[in-house]
Amino acid sequence: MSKTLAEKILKKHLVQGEMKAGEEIAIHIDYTLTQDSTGTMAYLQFESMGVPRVKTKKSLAYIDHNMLQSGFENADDHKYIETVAKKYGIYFSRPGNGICHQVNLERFGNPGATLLGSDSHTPTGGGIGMIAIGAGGLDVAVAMAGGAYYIPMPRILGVELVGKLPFCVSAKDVILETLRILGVKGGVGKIVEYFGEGVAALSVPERATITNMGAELGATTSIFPSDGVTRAFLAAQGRESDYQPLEADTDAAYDEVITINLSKLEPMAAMPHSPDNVKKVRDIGHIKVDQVCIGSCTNSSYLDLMRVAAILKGKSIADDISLVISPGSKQVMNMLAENGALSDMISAGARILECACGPCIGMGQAPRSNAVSVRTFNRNFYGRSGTSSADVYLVSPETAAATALQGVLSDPRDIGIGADTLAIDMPQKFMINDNLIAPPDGNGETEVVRGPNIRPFPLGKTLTETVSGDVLLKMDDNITTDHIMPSGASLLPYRSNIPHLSDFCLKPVDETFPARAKEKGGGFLVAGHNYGQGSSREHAALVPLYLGVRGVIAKSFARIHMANLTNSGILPLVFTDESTYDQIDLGDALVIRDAIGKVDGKTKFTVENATKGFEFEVRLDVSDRLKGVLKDGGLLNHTKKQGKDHG
Ligand code: MIC
Ligand code: SF4
Repeated sequence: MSKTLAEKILKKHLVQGEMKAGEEIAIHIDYTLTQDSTGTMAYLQFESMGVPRVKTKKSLAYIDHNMLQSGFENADDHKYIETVAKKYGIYFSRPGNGICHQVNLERFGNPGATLLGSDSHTPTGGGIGMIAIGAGGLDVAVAMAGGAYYIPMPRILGVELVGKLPFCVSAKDVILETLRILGVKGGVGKIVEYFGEGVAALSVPERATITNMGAELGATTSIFPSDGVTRAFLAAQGRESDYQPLEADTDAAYDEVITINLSKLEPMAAMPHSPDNVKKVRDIGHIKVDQVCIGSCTNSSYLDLMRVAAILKGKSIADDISLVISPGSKQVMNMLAENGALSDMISAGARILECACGPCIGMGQAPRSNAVSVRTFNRNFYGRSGTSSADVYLVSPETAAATALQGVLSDPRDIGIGADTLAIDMPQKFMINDNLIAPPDGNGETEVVRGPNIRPFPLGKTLTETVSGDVLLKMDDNITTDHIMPSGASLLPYRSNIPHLSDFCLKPVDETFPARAKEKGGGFLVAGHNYGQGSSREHAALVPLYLGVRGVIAKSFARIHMANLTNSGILPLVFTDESTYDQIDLGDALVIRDAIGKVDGKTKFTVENATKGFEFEVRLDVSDRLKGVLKDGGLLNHTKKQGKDHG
């Protein structure tokens, strides 16, 4: 039977289950990656599994998020990850080597392979033809230990690309257009697979920009074919032997198809505070801008930054604007330094940051109060920049550079860029120097160093007969993990310190939440649609667990967050009738009697609202395997128990 590309790769890696949309499948994972803000937790969990060495083809530990060392905490985390990596057979990408997804694409991306990463933008690897999925740290730890990764078989959404991108319009505009069409929930339960004659004109990093922001569609992952362009990219990275041609069968049946005509696209921007709030730059108009940030795992490749440098060359940024540029990797930065492009950026007035996530995760460069910040990043969620009153717009590198020169949001087609300025070729040979990638030791004898910032993580408790508690918070639609567990320069240093983080949980929604949760000793959370969208951080589940949250009842969940809740032993329940949401208020006492029987039984069961005296129905949409996980109080307990039961 003819297949889509995603189906072909999944089939090759299938360990268990039937590839029918919605049914749980288990796949074998070839590669894993972690970054430092989720990695400490993932490695603590991996260590607790007692496996002496990772069992993947290759596992990578990157340091790219927690790069401000304003105290010992981040440095402690780095040392822990460095030593744990060395001991357990993991390659360690040292601070300064670059953003995990960019470096992974350059140095390790492998068409046809599977990659599981503890970061929601892991699908960047889809640009080189991988099935690359973002997950919680615990799922990544299980994969490192040789376990399969379980997901509901996604539906395959085909995006047919026709035509060719016009001058000054780039890959970012393609994904912004896709977000405009599909919205931040449009990809939930789906793999987005790109195909069509428009693919061939896109370079690998451009494809990766598009698959990267598939995360913002809520998609399981996104993927491009592996073709001559992929081969040339791999060859230029000195890895041509990793190439294999891959594409969908010509008559492959997609579950749905949309077509995007690249020739018709224009520069776009996602307006505050959501990546799908997209309009044409010209239609938004010349709003005054205070800050421009160029970089992040979405747009910091060699090609992106060469175009930026070409636009800035010989010019000066506007008087009252701050332009910061963070190259995606040491390779990119090094090449820009050698060919003079870095100098063009500096002369124009850019502030050059190190190769890391930086402002994208609120690690510095918070804008001033009420500022407008224009960024090439992938998320503009409320408060993520570090300044709640700031308005963040997401744009292409070309639009960002034009805006930095003009001081107002500007369509790059309107500022007189010469026709050949942006004609930049992909290099025949990238500068290859892996001196910041430390290989593991040969014997597993490295001593793991644990500074005082490394604290134990909370474990769930076995499910009890009765689960009860008050509604601790009632929330709207599209609550992000940045609401649930904020990041930024003051909190990222505590990613391995759950007790510290617990005082900040859900504060952007309600300042009084942590104190209330502690006073009540736990309870329930109630939410609207798409609860937990955004990051893969399992802290958004582990911290509520620490605060005693037993269940979240929502209109719908984002995929990774729902998995993280389940892995932590917190019940992710969905209202069968959305109007019930309106009948529940903060402080209502909720009771689930015979919880074990109910979790075991049918998908739907009732919860009592003891305060208001009515019962309502919820759905527990998880596989039998995950019911076991919930009953045992989370995946780690479950895995240990199974080990005992079978041993
Ligand atoms: C993000 O972009 O939000 C992050 C920071 O990369 C996260 C991971 C994290 O929360 O540490 C992600 O996308 O998964
Ligand atoms: Fe880093 Fe931002 Fe990419 Fe997350 S989205 S990995 S914080 S650059």
